[in-house]
Amino acid sequence: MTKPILYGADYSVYVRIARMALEEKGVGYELVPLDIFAAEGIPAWYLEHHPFGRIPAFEHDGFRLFETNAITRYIDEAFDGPSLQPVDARGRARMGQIIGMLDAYGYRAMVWDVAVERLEKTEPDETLIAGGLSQAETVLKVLTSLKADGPWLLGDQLTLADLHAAPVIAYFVKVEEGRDLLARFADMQDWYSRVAGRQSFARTKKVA
Ligand SMILES: N[C@@H](CCC(=O)N[C@@H](CS)C(=O)NCC(=O)O)C(=O)O
Repeated sequence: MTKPILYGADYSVYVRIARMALEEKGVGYELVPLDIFAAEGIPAWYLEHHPFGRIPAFEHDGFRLFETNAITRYIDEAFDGPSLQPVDARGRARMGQIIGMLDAYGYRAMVWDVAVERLEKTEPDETLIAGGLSQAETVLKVLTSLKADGPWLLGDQLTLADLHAAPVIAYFVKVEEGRDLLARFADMQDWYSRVAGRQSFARTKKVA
């Protein structure tokens, strides 16, 4: 099989999710740089890979995908390596629920409304940050209540749910408010230390 290609940038949370899945599976891949925030805009050719101009996009032997959740499932199912999805219906449903929740309610609040707003803006919008923190608290509460016994979100098996959550939380804890909030959820803080200790996490850190 040929090496898959991932289009994206190392600063992106979603690109990191896909890269962590590739690393956990031990799949070699090519990262084709694509900066969606470049001054010259998104190149026209890229819109054929991702009509909405987001990153990542993925390609394997001519098979193209976008949407990180679809990409990581494909990576898990098309390549050898440790399985990253539970076999039972309830485990799979729980994994899908956690991923869906992070996409719908976690990413924007934690990454954009709190972390990016605090880090990048000269005059941060405090109302936006407060709203983001409030939603982040709900996300962490729900993750705590859904987390199974064991080292990972779904118990003893590291799954795509862990790989989806880790880069979102990693961005959130770049700021003090994020670190302080996570510290109030001991189980999630322990889980985060564990997932942040994985080689897949270290190997996908943004290079300065
Ligand atoms: N639903 C998409 C979301 C991807 C996404 O939002 N990626 C961000 C980077 S982390 C992006 O491309 N943002 C550019 C923009 O919002 O214009 C997925 O699951 O892949």
